[in-house]
Amino acid sequence: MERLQDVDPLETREWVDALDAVLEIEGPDRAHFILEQLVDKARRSGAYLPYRANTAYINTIPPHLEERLPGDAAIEHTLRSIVRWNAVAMVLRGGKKDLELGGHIASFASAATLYDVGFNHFWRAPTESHGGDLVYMQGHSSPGVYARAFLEGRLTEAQLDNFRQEVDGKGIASYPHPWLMPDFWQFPTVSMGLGPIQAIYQARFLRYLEGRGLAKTAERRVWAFMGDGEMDEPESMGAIGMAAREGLDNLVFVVNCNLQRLDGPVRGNGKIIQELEADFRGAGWNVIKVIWGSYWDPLLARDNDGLLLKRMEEAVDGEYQKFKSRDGAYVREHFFGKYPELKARVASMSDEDIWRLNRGGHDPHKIYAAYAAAMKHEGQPTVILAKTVKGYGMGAVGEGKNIAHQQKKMPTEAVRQFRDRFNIPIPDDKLSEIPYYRPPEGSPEMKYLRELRSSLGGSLPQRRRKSRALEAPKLEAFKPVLDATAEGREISTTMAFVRILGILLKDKNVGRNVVPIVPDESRTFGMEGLFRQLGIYSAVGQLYEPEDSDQLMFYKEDKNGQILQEGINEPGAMCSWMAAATSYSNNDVPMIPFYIFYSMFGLQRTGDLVWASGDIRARGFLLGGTAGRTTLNGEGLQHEDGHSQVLSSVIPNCVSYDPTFGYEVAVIVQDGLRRMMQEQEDVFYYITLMNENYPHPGLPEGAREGILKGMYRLPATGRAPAAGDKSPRVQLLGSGTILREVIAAAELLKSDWGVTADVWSCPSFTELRRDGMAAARWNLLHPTEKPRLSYVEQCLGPTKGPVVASTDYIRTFADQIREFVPRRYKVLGTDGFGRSDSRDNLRRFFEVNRHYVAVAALRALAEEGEVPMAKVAEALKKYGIDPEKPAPWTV
Ligand SMILES: Cc1ncc(C[n+]2csc(CCOP(=O)(O)OP(=O)(O)O)c2C)c(N)n1
Ligand SMILES: [Mg+2]
Repeated sequence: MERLQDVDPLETREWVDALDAVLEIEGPDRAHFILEQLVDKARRSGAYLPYRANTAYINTIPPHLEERLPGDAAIEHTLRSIVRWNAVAMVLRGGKKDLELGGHIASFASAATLYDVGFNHFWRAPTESHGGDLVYMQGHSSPGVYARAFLEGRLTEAQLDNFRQEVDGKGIASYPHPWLMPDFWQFPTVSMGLGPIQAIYQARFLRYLEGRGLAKTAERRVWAFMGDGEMDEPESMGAIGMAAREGLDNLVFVVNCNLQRLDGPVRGNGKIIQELEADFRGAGWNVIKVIWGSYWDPLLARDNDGLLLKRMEEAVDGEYQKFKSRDGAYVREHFFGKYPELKARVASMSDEDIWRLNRGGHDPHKIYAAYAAAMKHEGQPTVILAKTVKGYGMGAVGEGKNIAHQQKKMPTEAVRQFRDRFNIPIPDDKLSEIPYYRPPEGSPEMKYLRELRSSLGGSLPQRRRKSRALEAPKLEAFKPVLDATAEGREISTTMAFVRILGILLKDKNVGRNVVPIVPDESRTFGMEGLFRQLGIYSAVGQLYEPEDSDQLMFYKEDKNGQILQEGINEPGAMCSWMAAATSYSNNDVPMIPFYIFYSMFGLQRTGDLVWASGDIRARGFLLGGTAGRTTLNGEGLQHEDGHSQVLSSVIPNCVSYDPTFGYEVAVIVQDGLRRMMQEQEDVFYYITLMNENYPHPGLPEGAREGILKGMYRLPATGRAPAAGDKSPRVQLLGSGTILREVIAAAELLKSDWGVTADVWSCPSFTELRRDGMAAARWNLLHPTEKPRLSYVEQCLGPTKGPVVASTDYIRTFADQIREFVPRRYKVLGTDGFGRSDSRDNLRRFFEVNRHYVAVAALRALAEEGEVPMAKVAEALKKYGIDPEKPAPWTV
């Protein structure tokens, strides 16, 4: 528009008047139609009309179309002021303890009204007739949420006083953490960006449940609160296109545009609201801007020449921030004062009046109108861009100041001003204590508060810990995978898993609850057979005849499809998994998600979401497919995963396995179902699956317990040393595909060197370590009692000879159990960058193959004096190993 000048104002006037008439007589839809016709006509004639994603820098909803806030605005103001006070009090009181606890004041101060209007009028708690709305609250606004819970009598003063002192179980959590407050918080949001993307997939998952007839979710809404600075995280906006494509009108984003992040302005030189408007409009969202509060309405109504709007549009956020960090006189001089005519318009207003010109995000009426419009909007998700002031009410110590975010101390004088500004009945002589305030029970305020919440179904947030249990199938149900593969048949653990999934999907108790999730890799894992069988979920079904419709396994999209096909989008798929994995809590409908991905693009790519999955108490299965640094051989450095098992091991409630045989996978999945779905334990599973084909033995008798605990001796090799047996002996450990190299090494040791080896399959070094830690800790704390033995010691204690482990993961993985191995322990692993080659070459390169295992075993025996060192040199030579080969992690 900047390059366009009004060369004929009279003609312009005529067109505008004509439009006014259409608007008045025939309404906005007709006006919209005519404008689109005109634009289309101009474009077809060849005129260049660049797309403009922005609307004017004013509220989207004009005052005359605002839905009016019901209820008593004055009481709501009082209640909101009290919430503000208590939120500040809990942080300041915590700050006095000198425990270096931290806490935030400025963020909630800017967001208080945005939350308040939602709590008072919109967000429904779960009841018999309504499943409840799901609200993702901004993490560091938690003091405000606690302050409201305190007012409602859900938290005590003592709990507020223990904010951020969680260790002794009396305090309340710094941020929303379901792990730490499982009856209260539903969604971990404080790692910025994870809230918005989770909310999008949550809204879509509600649709999925409805589409499949598993729950009634049509009335439920997902609300997500986020900071304007947070919008720079790729996760915040990365999935907004999906929300629009799916027409998620059950989703509302509220972006608190206080123009500041932690260090300073979000867009000092621009306008974050306009930038976000363009992004969201372009993506197909309904955008509602709430920029100016009601005090601006008369000024805007009189802005016939557009000068005020011009000034509003040209000022950048850095200026807007500064205006609110100063005072009315400053705003008069520097905002209005830029144009004498504009300054004249506010001449009759006092500096206080000018200061009172409020921002939309602090005006409950404007916010109510925006929320009401969002609730009614159909066919699109809505984003509300609300302009606020960071540190609102903090005055000189923080309001609009760059240091606001981390301001957690206020001198008594600032506290006094805050009290006066919000009219809190705390006497002067009590001010230094910063006492909490709750109006007496039975007061009009308390009655009002309780009535509002009870009409919305009860308090929020609240979290359901358990839902109905699902009965896990018995292990025998998986017989086809428990038995040895037929003579001459070779399969991979991925194929074994797909068979297990097929069995589960047919199970009458749990089949319908299974949610297979894939990020465009079904064919990689041989799962394309499921497309036809289950259908791929699509809100609109299938509007086209698929190219392969004449095939048995055609690409079938369906309104009640069971598969979630997320495209090349691991974070989105992870969020779908989280939504399904917490459906027991959010929807009272337990679901069993199986999300199968390229293992390298799982824990490494989306690790923060996986961490949040632990926090959120997710229950489900993550399958890292084509795993193993040397097993996924032809792909190379960015694909070949040798550390996801280490990454998963750091999540306390993630149970990880690296199985070798189909029966191990079956035992693990069956027990996972039992623990998560039947016993409702808050754990989730990470299982690596490989694409190497080989024959599989059947489930050895008595092996089940050892598989689950993490190690068991392979029966063909397992013999206790006979009395008087003096021959050298070693214990060989392995997992995943490399266990087969270990088995081969045992044969080499026997045939080439006369050494006997017991071979142990170790499906979980991580579970072994946890068991060992528990034993060691118990022993530390019970010095005078009989020491407990770790499971590793129980297994290896009665055996003979040094211990050698080899896996397809970095050494850290098998090294986890070193403390519990009762004898000499040597570990091989795939430290270094992967590369493309044959499996044999890669296993030689990374020094984890049968030859290296044999050499390491001989070396260990030599160190024990069981064989001469010369034997090791001989073995190196025999197996063609170049001792001067560079270390694999250096090249
Ligand atoms: C992924 C991540 N990075 C950094 C932080 C640290 N952090 C917490 S709040 C914050 C600033 C938030 O600014 P904004 O999103 O604008 O929210 P406001 O407090 O202004 O409402 C930062 C950097 C975090 N919590 N998560
Ligand atoms: Mg901000």
